[in-house]
Amino acid sequence: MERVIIHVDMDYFYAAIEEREEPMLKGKAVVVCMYSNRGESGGAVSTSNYIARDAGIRSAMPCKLAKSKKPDAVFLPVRKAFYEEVSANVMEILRSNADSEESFEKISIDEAFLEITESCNGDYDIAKEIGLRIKEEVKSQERITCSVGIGPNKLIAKMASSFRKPDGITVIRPEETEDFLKPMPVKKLWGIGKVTEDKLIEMGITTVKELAAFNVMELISVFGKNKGMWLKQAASGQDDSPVKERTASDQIGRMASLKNDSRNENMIFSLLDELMDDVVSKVKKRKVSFRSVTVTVIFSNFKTSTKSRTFNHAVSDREILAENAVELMKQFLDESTINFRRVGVRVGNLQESTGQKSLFDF
Ligand code: TTP
Ligand code: CA
Repeated sequence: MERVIIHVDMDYFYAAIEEREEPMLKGKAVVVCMYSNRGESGGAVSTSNYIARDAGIRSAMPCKLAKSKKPDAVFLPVRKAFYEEVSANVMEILRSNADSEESFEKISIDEAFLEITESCNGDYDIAKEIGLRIKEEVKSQERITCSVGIGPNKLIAKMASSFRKPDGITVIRPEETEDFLKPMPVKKLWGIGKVTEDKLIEMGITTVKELAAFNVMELISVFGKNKGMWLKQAASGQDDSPVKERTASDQIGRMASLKNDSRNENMIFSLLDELMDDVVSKVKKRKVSFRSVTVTVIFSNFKTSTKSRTFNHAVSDREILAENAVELMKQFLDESTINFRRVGVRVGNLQESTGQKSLFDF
């Protein structure tokens, strides 16, 4: 079956969070600034909302210049740790919509890929419903908007998400990829930077269509084998790269649906048990220990909620995982009245299991 990939990109992320936190900012230009240690006179723009962008303000621009462009804009200092927390919540929502924990790839603080091939059974109408559901979940739970792109690979999904922004959704079916890509200028192709763009323009290539038609041997002679072949493939809308958890080194988890939406404790705890077996066998295989346990519940109304525990010491025992995961799950059951749809468990803050490793060292 052909793959179906979703890319999600949060809209004007840092500024959107600031807007959400302070209703008085509504309707105003908001600029989030990374001040240098020289104080408010230095510093560059991290991001700004769309009202500020209309006045010509851009990321990386000196804050001073931004101020001259829009004197009545509200300038706020970056609160990175806080944005990281919001990001973690968003990522949890996104992860829960992927085929499995492994079919999820966070690529920055506000962007991720999800493979949904199985969930939509290869059907793009269902894929779009999943995309709309993700937007709705992010909006209702985190009160910020995102843009979604859906396509047969990461390249197309990524480019589709920036096609309609903010708060957009763009679905590109396999048979539509050519028409979607061809009119674009080469710099829009994900992965092409300024240097490559300049070289291509020098060679008389300005659109993706021209790049796709260009002789691959000539591309290789200019850019080398890997890059030359990549350019040719990308321009034709081909990309085989898998959706893969990049922070796999720091988390191991599993999530699954209950047979039907339910609050039946036997059903919930026996599924949790199976998931923990998988997690523990992966922990053993990778010879790691963990310092945190997280339990996730997705309710029948699609709300996602997580509970975590962090220990002082890294452990690798199933008993400790089970004890904590079961307790966190019981808290969920105590606090809620809604049926559970999906449950997940994961361990984090992974460390190499020195105990096990030393055995091999001798
Ligand atoms: P982006 O996704 O590039 O931008 P954005 O989310 O602000 O806006 P858009 O609606 O166009 O997606 O970056 C995500 C966050 O990363 C952004 O909110 C702030 C931060 N960032 C910087 O700190 N410096 C930068 O130069 C850029 C580009 C982003
Ligand atoms: Ca963004």
